Amino acid sequence: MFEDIKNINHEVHNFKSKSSQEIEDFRISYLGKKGKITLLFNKFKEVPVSDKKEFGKQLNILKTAALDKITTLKSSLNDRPKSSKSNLDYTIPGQPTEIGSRHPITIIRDRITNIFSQIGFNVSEGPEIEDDWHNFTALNFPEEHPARDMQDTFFINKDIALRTHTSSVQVRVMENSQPPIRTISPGRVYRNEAISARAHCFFHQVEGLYIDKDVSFADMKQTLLYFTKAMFGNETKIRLRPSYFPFTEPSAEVDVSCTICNSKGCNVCKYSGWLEIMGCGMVDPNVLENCKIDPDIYSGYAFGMGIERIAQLIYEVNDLRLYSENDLRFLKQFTTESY
Ligand code: 2U9
Repeated sequence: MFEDIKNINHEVHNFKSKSSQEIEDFRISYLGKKGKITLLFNKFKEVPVSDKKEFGKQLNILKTAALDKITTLKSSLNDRPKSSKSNLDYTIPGQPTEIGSRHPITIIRDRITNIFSQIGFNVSEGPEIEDDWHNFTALNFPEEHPARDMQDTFFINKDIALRTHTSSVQVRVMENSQPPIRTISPGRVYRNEAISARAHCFFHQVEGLYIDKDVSFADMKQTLLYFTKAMFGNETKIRLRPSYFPFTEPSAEVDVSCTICNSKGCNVCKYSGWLEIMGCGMVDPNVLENCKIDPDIYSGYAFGMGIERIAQLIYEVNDLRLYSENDLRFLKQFTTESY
């Protein structure tokens, strides 16, 4: 019987398995009710008294070895990476890939820049954190202008603020190049306003600048008419109303014929038939001088518009907050826009 223990020990030691089923079969054939090791335990009473102690000891060692073997084999099965023959169902349809959409402000910004690039304007960009010179002084803002107040502008220190318009980018363009200059500057700007449906502490602008010899107010009107027709449709009309900006003289507000009611009168145009879309004017000679461009040789026009304002008219979305809340129910409505 000691011989049996030795043989079984040998078998246990050499046992190898490839599956949990084989391990279970092994357990049954050695440790089950009629297993080889269990049967040896049953034969304990037949062992002569003088051998009982040694037999019991060796049998217990054998049982422990068999149990250890089962534990080790089971854990090595769990470690093994799932084989490609596992029960994956390759016929289950895949998860559809979510296709993102462009933000409405991006769509409108790109439409505006494309329209101007077709008539020779390039795109210029610059910092959102600006110094007083580029944001105010070079643009002819008087010392006491309200925009220079903490109430209206986010100041970082006495000289540095978040830009309040992208005209500051164009001051940099003028400082670094000589006419002819034809550039548009899209970008985010900041104003110290309480957030509501009609105002926000940041929004997006496109500002334009054209400087050359003999640039006239008529050139500006034609360019803006070309832009509004391309943006809102060929039937669109414009009208200019006198206005005031520190950086342009003369200055004007630009209205387009109401795109919603075809100028018949609706509550969007407040029954006037016109919608205000941008400001414009001839660049003030002081601004040209500040940027080292001789106002006796060169003249220019400039214009500026809020991208949210244009988007509002195109998409008829009236609450400004929707543009920065990233609510997917809003953003998903723009998935089909191609540009
Ligand atoms: C330089 C000189 C002049 C840009 C201009 C406007 C008129 C204007 C507003 C429209 C709505 C800003 O988004 S808004 O609040 N802009 O009315 N902007 S002329 O004039 C410049 C730009 C650069 C060097």
